[in-house]
Amino acid sequence: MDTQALMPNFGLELLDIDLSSPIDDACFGKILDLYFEYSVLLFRGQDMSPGCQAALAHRFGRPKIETRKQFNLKENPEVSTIGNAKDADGKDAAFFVQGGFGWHTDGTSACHVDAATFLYAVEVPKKGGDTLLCSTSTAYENIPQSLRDQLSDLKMLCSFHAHNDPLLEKDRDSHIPLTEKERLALPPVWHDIVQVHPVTGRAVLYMNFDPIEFNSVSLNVGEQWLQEALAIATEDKYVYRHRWIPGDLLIWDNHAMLHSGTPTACYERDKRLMHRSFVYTQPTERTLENLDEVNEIFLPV
Ligand SMILES: O=C(O)CCC(=O)C(=O)O
Ligand SMILES: [Fe+2]
Repeated sequence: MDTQALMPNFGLELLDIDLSSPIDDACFGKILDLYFEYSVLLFRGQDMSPGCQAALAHRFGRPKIETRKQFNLKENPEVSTIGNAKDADGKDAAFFVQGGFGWHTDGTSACHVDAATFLYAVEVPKKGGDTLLCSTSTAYENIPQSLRDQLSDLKMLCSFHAHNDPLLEKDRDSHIPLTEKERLALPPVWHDIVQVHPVTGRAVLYMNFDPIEFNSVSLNVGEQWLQEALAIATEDKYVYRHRWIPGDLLIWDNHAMLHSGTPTACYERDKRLMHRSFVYTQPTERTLENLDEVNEIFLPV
């Protein structure tokens, strides 16, 4: 298998794989090993139908059905759309966060932390729309011992609604508000900040930047510690910037990476459409017992 490093200590491009043709178990096993070892895999030049992406997601683990259900594809609800694409009526055909996201970990409001994000580029703007990634184990290694000690017993309480409600408030047309039943399916979840990755055994910082509470310190103090760690984690030399080409598929390990979208204003008149999937991998730090039940609630109607 020909490969090429993306960064000195994470990220690998797999050069000779066509994901639309059958991949035998031995080859898939190798891909999975590389995924855990490198935390981010890049496959360029892929011709991935949503069905093919969904099938690959099921091979990696148990897909989660996204919570903004209007953007989940009807035939393949394991795939949802991201970007500024519009439908024939001029309505949003994809979940579009204007301004881009800040640094975050996908899925912190689900209690299962070991999750892969798949992002496949269908259409990309001529300029901008890059995605940034950095390593949470590199971050752990590089923060000072004093900060490591402060974070060692720290837990954060993450709430999907604390993150999602302000997004909706800012842009009421961006997605449909959740029903009461949908809201209740997404309770807040406690996470340790310092964790051991169950496959690689590496110490990682599991971080998100809009927690609602910390176990042992005030919100202000906890947030300040996380920001100190983030500043080190995201120093330019540690950040991989992915410049998308249609047909690129990136798969990253949310237990081992932080990521961020980039500002969207520069491609206002240009189209960006990405197909995203979110998959719980095994072995896991923590299982999500009622995943099937929760998935059912978010199936597109
Ligand atoms: O659109 C991007 O570049 C990243 C979006 C994102 O955070 C995600 O897909 O989870
Ligand atoms: Fe994300």
